Amino acid sequence: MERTFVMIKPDGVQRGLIGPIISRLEARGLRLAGMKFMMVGKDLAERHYAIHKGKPFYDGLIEYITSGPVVPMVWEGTGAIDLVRRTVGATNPATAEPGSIRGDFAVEIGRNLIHASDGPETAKFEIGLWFDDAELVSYERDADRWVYE
Ligand code: D4T
Repeated sequence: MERTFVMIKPDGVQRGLIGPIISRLEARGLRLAGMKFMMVGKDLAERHYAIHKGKPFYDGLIEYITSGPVVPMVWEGTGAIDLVRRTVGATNPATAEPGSIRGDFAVEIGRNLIHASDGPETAKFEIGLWFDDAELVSYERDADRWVYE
């Protein structure tokens, strides 16, 4: 089982898409390991997006992510990092495949609804940044044997 960090961004919350987005991940067979509902402070936003500091879209990105509540989550499953990235779709919703979350619900890159870790190192860093170990839950679901061999 691999864990990945996922966050519904302020536009997802404001547009009433928390439920539909979580439903996609649940229906895929992934298992929720942690979830919060919170405002993001500037400090946390800057640490999360440190890799983009200095890029033209950076200031707008920080403003956007701190503009309203978000839903940070940890999801787990076999190959969860790639699986979630594919379920979420391309960074720019304009080119995201229909059937993906961004391809079905979003239009522009600066309002792309959801974040998902893009690799094992990023996932480890981001899970540690947003969650304490004690906030993550390990458990079994009866349905897991119908999802995983
Ligand atoms: P996040 O990190 O939000 O899940 O998006 P991605 O992982 O899919 O994409 P990213 O790190 O390359 O970009 C982070 C964030 O910045 C916004 N962005 C990006 C933007 O507004 N303009 C741009 O030109 C780029 C490249 C969208 C996502």
